[in-house]
Amino acid sequence: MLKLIAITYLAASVACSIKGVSPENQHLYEPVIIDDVQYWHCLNDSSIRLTYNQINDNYCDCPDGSDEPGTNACENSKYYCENKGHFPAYIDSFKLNDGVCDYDVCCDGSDEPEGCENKCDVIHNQYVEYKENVEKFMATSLQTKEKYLQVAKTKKEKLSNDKTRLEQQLSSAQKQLERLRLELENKELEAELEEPSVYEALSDHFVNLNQKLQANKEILFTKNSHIDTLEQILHTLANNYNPNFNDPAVKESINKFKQYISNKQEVNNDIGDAQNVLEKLQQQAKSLTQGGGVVPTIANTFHYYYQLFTNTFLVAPQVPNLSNLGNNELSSQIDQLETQVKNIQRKLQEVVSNLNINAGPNDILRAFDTINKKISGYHYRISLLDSIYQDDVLIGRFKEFKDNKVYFDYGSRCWNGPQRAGDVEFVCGKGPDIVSVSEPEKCHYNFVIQGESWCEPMTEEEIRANFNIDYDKL
Ligand code: MAN
Repeated sequence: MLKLIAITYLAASVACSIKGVSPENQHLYEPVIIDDVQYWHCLNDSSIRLTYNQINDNYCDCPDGSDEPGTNACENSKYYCENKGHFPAYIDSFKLNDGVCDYDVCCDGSDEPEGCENKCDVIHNQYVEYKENVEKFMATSLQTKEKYLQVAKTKKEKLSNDKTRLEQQLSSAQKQLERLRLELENKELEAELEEPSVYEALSDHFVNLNQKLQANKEILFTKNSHIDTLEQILHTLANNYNPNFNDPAVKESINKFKQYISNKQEVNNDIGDAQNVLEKLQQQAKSLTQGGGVVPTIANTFHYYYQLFTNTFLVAPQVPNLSNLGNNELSSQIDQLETQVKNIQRKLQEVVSNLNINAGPNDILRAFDTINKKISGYHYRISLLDSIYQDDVLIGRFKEFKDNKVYFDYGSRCWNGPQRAGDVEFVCGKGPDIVSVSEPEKCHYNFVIQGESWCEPMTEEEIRANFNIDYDKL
C-alpha cells in the first residue's frame, strides 16, 4: 500500500506546475490522490482540504492565501515572477492583474496576463551597468575612506605623542621647580643660619666706641698733664711765697691749695678697665645671633630636631647648585617655571580631553578639517569636533557623537527663541560635502554630510535593492 502511494506522488510531481509558485516550492503543491480524486491541503492549515482544482481558481479558500499564488483572490498571497534573464522575485497579490506592468518586480511582465512585454533583458543590462558603476564607485570610495582613516589615525597618534611629550615636559618642569624651590629654601635657611652675630651687626659701633675711648684717653691725659703743671706751679708758690707781704688773697689761695692736696684722692687714670669691659662685650657679642636665635621655619625646625637626633650637623640638603643664582633671580626663575607648569598643565588637559572624545568609528571625525558650503544664502562652516557656524552665527559647539550623529549645542540665541543647536548625519557618497540643511524646529538645524568615509562594502543583495530602473530607456 505504501509503495502504491509513493508511486502515485511521483507521478503527480512530474505533472504538477502551479502558476505563481517558485520551482523550489512546487513540491508543496503535490496532490494527494484518494479514491482517484486529487486533493490538496492549505499550507499552514492541513485541516482544510481542497480539491486540487481549487488551487488558483480565483477564490480564496486558505486563510494563509496559499491556494491562490497565481491570482489576486487572496490579499495575503505572493506571486512568483520567474524573470528569466534577470532575478526571480515575489510580487504582492494586489499588484496582479491590476493593469500596471510592475517591471521593478516582474520584469517579465507576468504579473499581468496580457499587455506587458517581457523587459528582463533591457532591465538586466541596466542593472549590470548600475552594478559596475556602484562597484567602481565603491572601490575608489573605499580607497578614499582608507586615506581618511589613515589621516584620523595619524592625528590621534599625534595627540597621543603630544600627551606623552607634555607629560614629560610637565614632569621635568615640576622637578626643576621643586629643585629651585628647595635651592631657594636652602639658601634662605643658610642665610638664616649664617645670620651675622651681634658683634658683626654692632661692629661699627664697637670700632666707634673704641676710637672714642682712645680719644677720651688722650683728652684725659692732656687734662691731667695740665693739672699736674698747675699743681706744680701752686706747689712752687706755696713753698716759696713771702709770708711777710701779708697778702690775704695769696694766703687764702695757698691754704685752699694745701687743703685740696691733702683731701685729694688718688684717681685711677687708666681707662684700660673700660677697654677690658669693651673687649668682653665684644667676645660675648660674637657668640650671640641677632634677636637671640633663628626664626623657626619648617626647614630649620627640622634641621634643629635632626641635629638633636643625630648630633650631626646637617649640611645643606643635597641639592646640586643648579643655578648659582641670587635669591631674587631664583625667585623670578621659580615664577617663570610656575607659569610654564600651568601652561603645560592647561595644554595637557586640552590634549587629554580631545583624546577622550568619542570621535566616531576608528576616530573618523578627526580626519576632517572644516567643511564649508553656501546653501540658501547662508555660508555654513562645520568643524565636526568643534563647532558649526551659519555665516558668523554660532549654531552650536560640539557636544557628542552618538548613534552615528554628531550633536552640537549652546549656539547663539535666536531672536525671541531658544539657543541654536544642531545635529549632523552622514551618508555614503562623494565628499565630504554638506548635501542638506534643514531647520525642523526653529533654530534647531539638521545637516547631512556625504562622504566616502561613511561608505561600506555593499553585498549584491544591497546593490540589487538600491537599483532603480531607468523607465525612459525601456
Ligand atoms: C536667522 C537664521 C535662521 C533662523 C532665524 C531665527 O535668520 O539663523 O536660520 O531661523 O535667524 O530668527
